[in-house]
Amino acid sequence: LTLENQLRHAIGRGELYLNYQPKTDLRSGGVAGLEVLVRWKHPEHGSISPAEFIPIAEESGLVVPIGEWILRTAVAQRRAWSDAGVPDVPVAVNLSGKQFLGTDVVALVGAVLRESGLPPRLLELELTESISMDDPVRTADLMRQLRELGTTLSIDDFGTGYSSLSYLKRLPVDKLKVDRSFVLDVHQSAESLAMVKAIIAMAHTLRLEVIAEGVENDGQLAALRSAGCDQIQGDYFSKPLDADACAEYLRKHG
Ligand code: G
Ligand code: G
Ligand code: MN
Ligand code: NA
Repeated sequence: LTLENQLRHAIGRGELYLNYQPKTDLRSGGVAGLEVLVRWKHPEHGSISPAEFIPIAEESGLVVPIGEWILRTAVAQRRAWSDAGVPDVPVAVNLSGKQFLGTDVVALVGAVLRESGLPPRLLELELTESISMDDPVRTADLMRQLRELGTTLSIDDFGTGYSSLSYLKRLPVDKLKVDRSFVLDVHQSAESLAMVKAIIAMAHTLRLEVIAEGVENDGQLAALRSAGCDQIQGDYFSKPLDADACAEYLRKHG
């Protein structure tokens, strides 16, 4: 059986689940939000990384039902947390290229928000820079519609593509996520630090917030803080957590 066929059944068999990674606001020190990260617990092979199965899901089109399940599950979880008094920080869901450009993502997000009753400001959507470059005109139009629903939009893996300042200016986006490759050696490489500083200066000029991902140590944190980064995500503050551990984290730090 191919991995694709096994993935086809993974939702129905309850093998997929979600983790949530906290994002920390550097000014207040509190939790600014959560990124939703899908996980697959395969009955024989154990944990399979989304880095392995999301590309297979994209290729086969399975990313459409899987992406819909992730969105519904994350929104339902956030709604349940709100009902239970867990601090109201937004959840950020990654959208895949096929889901964004190949399906009616605006209708889906609108329906999921309405059905759940979740305040739209508690849903953030992350779109990679490369997806946004594939079809810039449609991307801008879809982002505008998603924002009209009340959601917040981030450009993920920023710095790996070739977005220009004028292109970014035209995108209805709220936040940039600096790619992990710059964060990795930001405390040791003058070039990476300069790159991060340039991204932050540009983003702030456009009134966008900047988050750095993959932060693991004090040196990276200090460099990013001095560069004026707004938010931090990474194992330094917390690894991705299951729903129960995440609720506990939010009660403590939210
Ligand atoms: O969480 P982790 O580092 O293992 O994720 C590996 C890759 O899989 C990352 O590129 C991440 O963006 C992607 N990924 C994780 N969760 C999701 C998800 O829910 N949807 C999509 N489309 N990609 C995800
Ligand atoms: O590609 P995207 O940015 O959506 O995915 C973020 C990925 O980064 C997730 O797979 C998550 O598990 C991973 N991640 C988050 N924090 C850290 C970290 O501190 N170190 C490393 N190596 N990976 C991280
Ligand atoms: Mn992401
Ligand atoms: Na990223």
